[in-house]
Amino acid sequence: MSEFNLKDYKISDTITAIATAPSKAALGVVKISGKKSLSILDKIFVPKNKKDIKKVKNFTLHYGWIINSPKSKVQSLKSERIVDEVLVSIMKAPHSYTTEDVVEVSSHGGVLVLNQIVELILKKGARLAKPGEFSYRALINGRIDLLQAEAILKLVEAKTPKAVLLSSRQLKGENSKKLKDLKKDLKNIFIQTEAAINFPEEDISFDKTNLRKSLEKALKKVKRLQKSQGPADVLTQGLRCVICGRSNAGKSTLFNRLLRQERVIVSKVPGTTRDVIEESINIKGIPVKIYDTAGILEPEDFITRKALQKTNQVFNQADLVILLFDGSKKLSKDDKFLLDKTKDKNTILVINKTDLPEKIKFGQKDIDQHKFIRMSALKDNDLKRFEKMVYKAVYRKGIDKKDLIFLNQYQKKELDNLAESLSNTKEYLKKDYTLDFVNFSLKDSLESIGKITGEIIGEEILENIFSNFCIGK
Ligand SMILES: Nc1nc2c(ncn2[C@@H]2O[C@H](COP(=O)(O)OP(=O)(O)OP(=O)(O)O)[C@@H](O)[C@H]2O)c(=O)[nH]1
Ligand SMILES: [Mg+2]
Repeated sequence: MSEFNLKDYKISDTITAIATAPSKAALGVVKISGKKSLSILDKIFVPKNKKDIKKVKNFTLHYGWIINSPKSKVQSLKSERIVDEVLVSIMKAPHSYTTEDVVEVSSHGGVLVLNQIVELILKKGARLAKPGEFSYRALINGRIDLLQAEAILKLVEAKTPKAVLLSSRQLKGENSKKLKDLKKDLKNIFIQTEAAINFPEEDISFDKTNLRKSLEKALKKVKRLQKSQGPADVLTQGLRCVICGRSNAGKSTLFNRLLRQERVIVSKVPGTTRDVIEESINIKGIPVKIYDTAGILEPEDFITRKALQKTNQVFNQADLVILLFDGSKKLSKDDKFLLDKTKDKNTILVINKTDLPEKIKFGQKDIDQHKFIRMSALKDNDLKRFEKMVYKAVYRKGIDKKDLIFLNQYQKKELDNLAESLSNTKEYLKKDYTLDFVNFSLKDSLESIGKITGEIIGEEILENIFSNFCIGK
């Protein structure tokens, strides 16, 4: 994250940046956006067909060379003047991502080559783009709204195909439309209240039942969006899933199996794992952060005490707990303690070591309360059944819903404000308050929607979103 300062994002400047990852690669792209894009390109680019690059048609591709000496002096294309052989794409205003003149130079992907091209562009009058500045311009120039800007972030960060699908839907504008429709409905009601307040002599009749119904509908929609925040976070940040259980239950064995590699040490000595180990996996399209923990519940030294502390920490933040039991042993004191500790958590109980004779017995209460699965982490050939159960445990939280919406923390806060002002309006109508109250709270609702979509933009929101972008986006 970098410091955001609105003053650094001057919209009249022509900006440039490397858009691709700065590493050795087959190709790299340098972008330029702004009024001077084409004239700058003209000074450093020699097209093979000798056309005037400033006058070419929109959306055309040009083959040629980036050169590092003043073009007027170039008689023939001498190799020492050539920086790279490139393809240049031209996107003229307003038909570009930023709605300004945009040039993209595709060169070979060496870090030095790309830096040299950027240096040349800077020398000819552009400045280096700030993080997210291309997207910032797209937003300011009305090409995208704040929901779409957030979707770009989520798309770039997506860890699973599902997150890609949902963020590209939001980028397409599906969620923007939902909020626009909502705004339209509320605005209708708002206008009616305005008319009734401003022209009392007209005696504008007001169908309160209908109004209440519309509000009810709007509130329902908002609540659905609020509910989708949990699953949306899971999809973007990953489900935090912690494996707990007494020593030797087979936690590390299961952890390794889920990762499909020998990541941690497994042994028959109790207390093998003495730390919390985190890895990322993908279960049926859900990114899962999985934690192996220490099974020691009564620490004896600094290390085990620290391990228990860390286990408690990840346990408290977990979205899902996998509580593992050694099925070949009787229920122990530690098992009972952990059962009690997980009673308010989203938990899957795993009776492990089913390849051995089963000795464990649970009370009816535990059986009623939790989901069980019997398995052998060591011997089972496929873990599909287990993974399905993990998926289902999250599925209940609505992860499979098609109308998830990705918001940043400020938009989330505004969504909560929106829900609150809508229920206030409902309440005012129900209690027959004067129309001024209804009118005021509707105004609040409309303002919240404007802040979510970016129609009303505060510096705080801009800071929150654009400091998370990378340079060149
Ligand atoms: N027979 C059998 N043995 C298993 C199974 N799962 C794990 N084990 C064995 O149980 C022992 C303990 O396994 P670990 O995975 O190290 O157990 P843990 O829960 O991580 O133990 P700590 O790290 O000490 O808390 C090892 O010898 C494993 O091979 C199973 O399904 N069947
Ligand atoms: Mg272990």
